[in-house]
Amino acid sequence: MKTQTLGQFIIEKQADFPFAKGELSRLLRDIGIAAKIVNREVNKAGLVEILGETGTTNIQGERVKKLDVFANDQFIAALSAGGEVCAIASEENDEIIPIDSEVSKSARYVVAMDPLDGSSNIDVNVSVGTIFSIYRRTTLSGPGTVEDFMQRGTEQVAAGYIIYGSSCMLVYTTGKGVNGFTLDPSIGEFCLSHPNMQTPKMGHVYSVNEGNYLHFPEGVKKYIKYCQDEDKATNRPFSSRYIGSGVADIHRNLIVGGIYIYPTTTKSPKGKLRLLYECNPLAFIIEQAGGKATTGGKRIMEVDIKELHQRTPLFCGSSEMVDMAMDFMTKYTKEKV
Ligand code: P6P
Repeated sequence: MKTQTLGQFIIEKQADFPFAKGELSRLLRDIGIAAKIVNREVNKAGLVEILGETGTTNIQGERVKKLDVFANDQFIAALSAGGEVCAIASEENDEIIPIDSEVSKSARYVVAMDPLDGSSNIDVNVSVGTIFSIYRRTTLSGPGTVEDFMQRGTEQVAAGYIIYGSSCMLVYTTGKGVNGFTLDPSIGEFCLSHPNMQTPKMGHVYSVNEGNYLHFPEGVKKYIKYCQDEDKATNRPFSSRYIGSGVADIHRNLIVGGIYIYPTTTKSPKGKLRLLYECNPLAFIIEQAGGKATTGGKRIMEVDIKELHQRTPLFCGSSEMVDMAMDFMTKYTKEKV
């Protein structure tokens, strides 16, 4: 296959967005630039003194690792300089970051991101990722406001993730399918490696932190037992694969098929994952790849967002597996999700 860089691909697809006049293309380019810089640091994290912790905690109450801060800074800098964004929301920042610069005066987009998802895995050399979601601003002018982020996932104009693993991949959608690009370090470019990604309707992998089993809704407990039962006709038992880095688990399941579940637990009664910058962008990608993403009750992208760091349960992946898990939730779980 002829090498096609992310930049070439974006320009080629720009015709899909006559209204965008290149802004969206430039925005995706800016994200690609920051991703390359973060990847370079993630790759040498073991060597350079940026492991360990800053001694601070973020709004999630999670201890912030230096690479979190570095990644957050890189994406904010690249997006601010690019001039297409009037505000950024980040897992690492309690409040939104309004962009009020000369270059961003006519900016029409806002970006929500988790700059380094799964960062607790950094010190043990396990894949981590960045997740991003792009909306058109709803306010008229000036720096963006939190209002610009109070939009359902169905309003996203683009979404994607970068996975810093055995190779660095950028996967994104603009609503016309999902395409994956692998970083070629020899030329410093993301090159199209996974055109038009489609997730299998059925898979044999389930990803859930079974350490929380006792605190799961009854429907999840029953579904896990279903996955573990012996049944040749349906290739059960399925395999349990849980990395603790959602981007890595969901990326694997996207490619080979599977279901990822982070349900409500007694510790996280609304679920753990964040709607704005984790679940909505992942849901957009998964649906564009032919999969499904729900709260266990309703479509993720139709959940109304009321606050920036709102949590939600997440069931996502192969459509037939999500449907099956929903059936168990309907049959056995009383609480509304
Ligand atoms: P637990 C990472 O913090 C994350 O948001 C997801 O990437 C990951 O799947 C999940 O939380 C891990 O959470 O509670 O199983 O350690």
